Amino acid sequence: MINTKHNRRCFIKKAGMALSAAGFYSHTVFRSMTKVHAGIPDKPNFIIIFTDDQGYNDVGCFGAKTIKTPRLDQMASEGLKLTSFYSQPVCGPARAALMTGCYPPRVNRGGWNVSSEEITIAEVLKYAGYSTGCIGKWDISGRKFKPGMVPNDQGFDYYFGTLGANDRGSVTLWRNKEQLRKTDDMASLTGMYTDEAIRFIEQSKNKPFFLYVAHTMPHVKIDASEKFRGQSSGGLYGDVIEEIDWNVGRIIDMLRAQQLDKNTIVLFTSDNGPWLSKGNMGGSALPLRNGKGSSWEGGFRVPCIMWGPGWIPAGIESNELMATLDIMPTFAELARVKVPTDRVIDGCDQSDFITGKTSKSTRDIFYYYIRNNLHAVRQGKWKLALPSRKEFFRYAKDKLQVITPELYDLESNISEKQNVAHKHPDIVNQLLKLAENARQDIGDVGRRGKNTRKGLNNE
Ligand SMILES: [Ca+2]
Repeated sequence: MINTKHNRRCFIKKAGMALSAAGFYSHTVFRSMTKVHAGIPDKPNFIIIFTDDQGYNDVGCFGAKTIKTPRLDQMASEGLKLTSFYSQPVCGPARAALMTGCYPPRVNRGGWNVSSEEITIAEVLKYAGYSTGCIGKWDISGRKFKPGMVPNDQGFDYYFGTLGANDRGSVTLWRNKEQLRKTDDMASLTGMYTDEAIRFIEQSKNKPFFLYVAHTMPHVKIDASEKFRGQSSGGLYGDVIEEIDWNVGRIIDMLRAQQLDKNTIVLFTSDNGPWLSKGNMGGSALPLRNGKGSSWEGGFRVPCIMWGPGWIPAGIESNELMATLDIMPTFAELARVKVPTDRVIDGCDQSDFITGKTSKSTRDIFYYYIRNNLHAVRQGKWKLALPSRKEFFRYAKDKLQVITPELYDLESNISEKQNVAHKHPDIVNQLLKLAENARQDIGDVGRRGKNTRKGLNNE
């Protein structure tokens, strides 16, 4: 029998969303302003550090052998390390999920565009009184300037970075809505973004702030600055990760120096798995199967560390499920503000879980969509790989068709090598039912989900 308790809890919260669009802000309910710790304001600052194509194995405390990440490892030992944290398989959809709290095909077929009609995490936190800053790779305005869809129109007070990717080895930098310059100096980006992040914190420290730092690295074309080049045992890719690690440390040091450490939550994760077809320019998801673009674990499951000495308990490692989808409702709860109530949000509030009030996550189910094609479903420790796969991302190395449903026990077989469907027909059936629920709700190839956003041609 599969335990659905936690998902029901999440669902009940979703079912309670019944207010009109116009009523979202006017009906916002603030919880009582109880202080969590004496002397600490009741709303934490939030920093999300989102790397690009960093694999599950590419952090020391997640198993990297040739790459040293002392600062991230220290954050994990002082905070929460999540080993079943799910993002999305590629850049744009990962950011769409983070910004909206929704599975990408619910809000947009491609995932590289988020409509101005969506209410982003930045808009939610801005309403709660936060200063909001976005530094780095945006990638959800069609990789160009689209009014209504750029960071400053999606809830961010301040933006510095690149609207698109760096595949061709160059990026165009923007500050707010002003185009600054083009650069092909990929080695400069990690330090430059961190300089900007530190400046934003310095300027915003007197009121709650939300800072989203989306690194362009280690997305190919990769490069590291002179100080880091040739320093790691993991080649240029290792140098790039070690430079990220060092710059994460600069942010932590700055928070400590400014006495903001007790009142700030820093969440570090990656947008998707490693770009395996780039060989030694890409990372590793081992022991997970496959990487970027794939619906096997290596595509979706990413390293995640949460640090915040005033809010997050130290030294916890958990295999409970959580997803980027959950960040918006979780941060909203901690900021004492509600998420939009006029639309379906897929994220679960994980505030009690990340702050150590419970060891159980509120998420028990995760759906693996490749574009609008449902590839797999996970519930608890079980993952069912579904047949009739039609959509694949070109990044994925393994585009194998699944002929009959394949069942994997991710606790005993994290690498998805042993299909045990024949031993557990009841679990296969249960997961097939969940897959059908997802198809009705969010859709699949040739099928419109009943709760996708209006106006979407999502078939
Ligand atoms: Ca990516």
